[in-house]
Amino acid sequence: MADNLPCATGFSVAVRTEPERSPRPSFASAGSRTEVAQTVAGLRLRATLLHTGAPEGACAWRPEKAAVVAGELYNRCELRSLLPGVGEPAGDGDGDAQLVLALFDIYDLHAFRLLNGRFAAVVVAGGRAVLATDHAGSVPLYTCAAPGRVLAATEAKTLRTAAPGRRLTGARAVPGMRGVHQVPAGTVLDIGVGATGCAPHTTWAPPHSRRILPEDRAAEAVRAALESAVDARTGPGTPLVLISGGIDSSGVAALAARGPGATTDTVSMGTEERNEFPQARAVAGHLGTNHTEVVVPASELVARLPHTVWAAECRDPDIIEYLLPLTALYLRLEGPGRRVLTGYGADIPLGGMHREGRLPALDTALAHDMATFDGLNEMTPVLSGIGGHWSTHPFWDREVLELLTSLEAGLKSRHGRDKWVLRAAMRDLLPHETVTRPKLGVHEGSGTTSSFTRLLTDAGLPPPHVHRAKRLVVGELFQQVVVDGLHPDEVDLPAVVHRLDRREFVP
Ligand code: AMP
Ligand code: PCX
Ligand code: MG
Repeated sequence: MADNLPCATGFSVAVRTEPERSPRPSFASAGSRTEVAQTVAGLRLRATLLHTGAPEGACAWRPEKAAVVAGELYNRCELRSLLPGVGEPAGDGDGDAQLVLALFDIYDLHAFRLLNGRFAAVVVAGGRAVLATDHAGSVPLYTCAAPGRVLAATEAKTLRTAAPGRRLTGARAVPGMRGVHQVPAGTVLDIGVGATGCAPHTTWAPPHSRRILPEDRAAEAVRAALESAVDARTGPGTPLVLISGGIDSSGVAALAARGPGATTDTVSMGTEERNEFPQARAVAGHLGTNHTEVVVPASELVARLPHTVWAAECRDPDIIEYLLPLTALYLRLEGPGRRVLTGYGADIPLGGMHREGRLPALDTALAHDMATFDGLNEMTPVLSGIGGHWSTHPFWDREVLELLTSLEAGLKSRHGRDKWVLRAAMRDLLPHETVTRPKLGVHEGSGTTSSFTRLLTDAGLPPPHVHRAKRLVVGELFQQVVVDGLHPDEVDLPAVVHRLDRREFVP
């Protein structure tokens, strides 16, 4: 396995009452593929696993029950304590799929309420296909079901050519793909394979209440939760942290680098037009990480728009703008697949993108963001997967996210600083300047927003209509690379821009 990546980073699974061949799945994520097939309690189960070398731990088979897992769990020790034979060392047979199956024996589908992880899973048992996402839906999971067959995959495009499925209660229809649904975040869909009755169960929801804590206790709790989240995500290899020089990503890098003898790599990207290299360099120098800078020409950045939509399977132009510089960076990272940590997502529960200090507005914004993240796929591993890497985001660890979301707004905006509680939690590990500096978003600091805007204004789009035009461009790219199955290298982006109906944009 390359640099301790998960056993599988994606899958396509078919569960059928009758044997039938499945079409060859198409993934944006890179990696080797292993096909497995088995009869489980009278159902035919076929899976294609996407992996970097050791897929065995991604499947657990028994004659009457099976589990397929893409991704990884972060609270394995806790989970193992629930099983008989606790304390025995973990052997080769102890992949996350084995653990999920053992927990399923005890708790049935409620096992998924126990997991803190970054995963998508399918369990086949007793005539049912049980499809599960993690609390954040951070590994997207799609399904298409008809009587006698349930298909599930971590990329929607894989189900593009499936015969249309029926409507499923509790799942989100994918626009343009008849019968293809996305399993919501923190959800288990319990589907009867023979009849396709579908029962959704919510396994996680963001907290709506707020906790009151003294400043020091809040900062200590944030520090402790983040330390565990970073430790659970690093493992024995040298982690690579994407840093911008802001408090979120620098905090992650500082925690990854804190152990004696720990080696950590960091990388920052920028364009020839804009970068935050000096700020990131200051952090890397302070922490003693092996740091590199990647300059992506603005023209190359914009040319990665189709790849970003292909990987994220997202139609939201703002999200695509945040993900575009990261996608361009992942595609530039050379060598074998890396385990990559980022600070992505910190700004959602901390209200970091909300630059107005008033507390009601801050809580309104973050309640809105926590209610609307699902389905945007902004944390999908496919973004790094197209470069052969595995990304993971400690701020969206289940425990960290729950804590940050629930802290009262005054701990997030305090003493004239945004994200105050995080800054307080990290202040002994980072330069004072990093702890106190307000920062632009990745889309701004890298010149991504301005480059995408220029693509449109250079083509004659009036500036007041640029945002709507971006939405149309991203929608058309989704159609081409997800619904129609085009490879992003085949997309003619200038033609997509040129074909926008100018009559819609009369000033
Ligand atoms: P942001 O919250 O806007 O800083 O971006 C989200 C995450 O993307 C950060 O926490 C970093 O991990 C990563 N990131 C942002 N900007 C850069 C950059 N210039 N180079 C590398 N990674 C970045
Ligand atoms: N981010 C944010 C997340 C972007 C907002 N997403 C949402 N509301 N669902 C973060 O890292 O927390 C930036 C650039 O800031 C991306
Ligand atoms: Mg941030």
